[in-house]
Amino acid sequence: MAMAGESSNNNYGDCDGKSHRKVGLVYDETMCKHDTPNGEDHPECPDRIRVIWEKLQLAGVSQRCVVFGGSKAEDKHLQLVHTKDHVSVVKSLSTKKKDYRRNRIASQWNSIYLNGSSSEAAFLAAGSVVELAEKVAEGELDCGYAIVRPPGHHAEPDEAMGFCLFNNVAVAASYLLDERPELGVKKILIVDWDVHHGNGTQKMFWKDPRVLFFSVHRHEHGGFYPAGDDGDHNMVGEGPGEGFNINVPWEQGRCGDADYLAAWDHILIPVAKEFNPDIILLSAGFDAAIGDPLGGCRVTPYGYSVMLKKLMEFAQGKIVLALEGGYNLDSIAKSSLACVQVLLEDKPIQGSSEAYPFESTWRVIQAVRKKLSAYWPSLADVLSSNLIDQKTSTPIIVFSSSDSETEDYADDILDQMSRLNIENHHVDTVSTSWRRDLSKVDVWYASFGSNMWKPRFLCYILGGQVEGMKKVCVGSMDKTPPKQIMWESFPHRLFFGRESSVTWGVGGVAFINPLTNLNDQTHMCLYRITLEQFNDVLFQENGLKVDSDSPLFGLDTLQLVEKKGSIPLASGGWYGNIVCLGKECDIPILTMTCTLSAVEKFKSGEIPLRPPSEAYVNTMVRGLVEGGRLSEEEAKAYIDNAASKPL
Ligand code: X5A
Ligand code: ZN
Repeated sequence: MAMAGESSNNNYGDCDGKSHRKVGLVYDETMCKHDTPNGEDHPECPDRIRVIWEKLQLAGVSQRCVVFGGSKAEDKHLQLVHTKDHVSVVKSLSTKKKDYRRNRIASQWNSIYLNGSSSEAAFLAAGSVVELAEKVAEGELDCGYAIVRPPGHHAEPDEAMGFCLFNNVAVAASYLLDERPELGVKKILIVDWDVHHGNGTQKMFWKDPRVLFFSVHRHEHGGFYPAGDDGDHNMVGEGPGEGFNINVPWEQGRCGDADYLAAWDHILIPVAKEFNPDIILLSAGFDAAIGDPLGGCRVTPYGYSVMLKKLMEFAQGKIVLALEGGYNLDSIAKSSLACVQVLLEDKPIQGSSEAYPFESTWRVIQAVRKKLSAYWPSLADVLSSNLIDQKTSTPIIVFSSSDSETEDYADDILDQMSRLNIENHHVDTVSTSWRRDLSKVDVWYASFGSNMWKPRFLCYILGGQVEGMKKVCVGSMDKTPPKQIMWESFPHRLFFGRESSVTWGVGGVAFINPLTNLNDQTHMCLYRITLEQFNDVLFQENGLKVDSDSPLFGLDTLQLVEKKGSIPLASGGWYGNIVCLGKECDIPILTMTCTLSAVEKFKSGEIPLRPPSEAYVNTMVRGLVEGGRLSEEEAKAYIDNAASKPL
């Protein structure tokens, strides 16, 4: 199984930037007609799917997808997971002339409103997910996103619930398994990242080992909607389905990228590897998004895109997203766009999240792993204390109610949102001409130390510092994030040396021997940046100011290094030697390390070899793990090995 970034090629399509994935989108304005009977405001409003669609159009991505209007689900397909009764009750809603009749039906369900168009929308929502899943399973499309409403995951076999009439995703899963055996879909992974528990889906596949249902949700020990024990982590399925139901129940609100990605890395991804699904259906609610009025969590578009990217490594990328909840129009539009861009594989995932998971997150993850390890051996290892020590302690909430909790930390959210603005902001300066020239040339900067962790590298571009750093970076003049990121290994020896550094305190920092040695392999994270930015990184790495009148490494030296392999710079800093490691997409791969003469001094002991500090190791491990390059254990062993072998 190839994890994100494992291939030697880049992860985001070809070098020309063009995508070759066929991505399907379903959007049908008819689904906007489902609304409250008297025009009352409701979070599950028609504009939800409109704003998503408009965002995709404005961004120019819907034009690159295959777009379908909705199609209505057939009764017999709905009846694969719903009772005959439920299907006919929903169907009958459209024939009711008077609102009060529908209101009576609605009032018998939990959190449901109905109007004259609700039935049609419900049939369209379910049918659209079926159609899209069918096309992906057939191979006509690679993947897709059904922008549907009403949502589905709360709908149970015999009742509507939580704004959901039919369980769209469950209908599609059953359709593939039961109605289309010739397509060869035998195992389906359903991932539900809506902030609420997917109680309906859980019930429908409770005893079914063909469907692995994974739901991560705000639970608060049963206090959060849909309240009760259904979303508890002890609910693992029954009979042949035992072990095929996984709940990750957050104990608190405010969970963000770090929490979700920890659940991915330490639960979902290892289990998905073992389960090896034929297709993935994603109950893609965006109500765990930052700014959502109901969810109170803080997942960013970047977080969603990383979660999705990690899932695309399975089932040959066959994945179907179906919209569930999500009630902040701006958040759901941005999150949806980020996801479709990942489906299209048209550009690197940009952004960063710098926080750690909550203490309670590690507690939940450990409990889930323990409970499920009976069924999934990959969950059996105990998480290292090194890992779970990386945590954010739970903030004290002064006042909160589940639905308006967002207000008391609105400033915090705004702050996060502006920090996580993933739009490029090129800072124009009265730059000397060298900047203009070098800004037109791209290079790959190959990092092998702490810079392998993207948030840490971004400090050199955007400015700032991450956990463990004792110094703030000023950043580059041009703050455009890297255009592409990929991983590769090179036959150079990695080692750690020097007593201490300004940024990391006591302990060595990473170097590679500029000479190749085919017995050595060093993992490197390659960032595609401009030669101008590369110079600003060089300045910062070598303790120099970025507003220099001349570059450390210009076009002439670039030509030379491609010929010679490595060039020591005049700067004389620790990383004053530029090594050309080759080319990718016709762009030179450059790294910075010590000089050959410094290597000799390391060997003689004149400059000390030193293992890196814990903070430095952690940063490298995060880079290798989050980049999908190594598992945590492998990353630690890799660093340990490099730090202990004699030069
Ligand atoms: C699909 C979804 C939420 C229902 C909340 C009811 N439903 N208070 O997000
Ligand atoms: Zn929800």
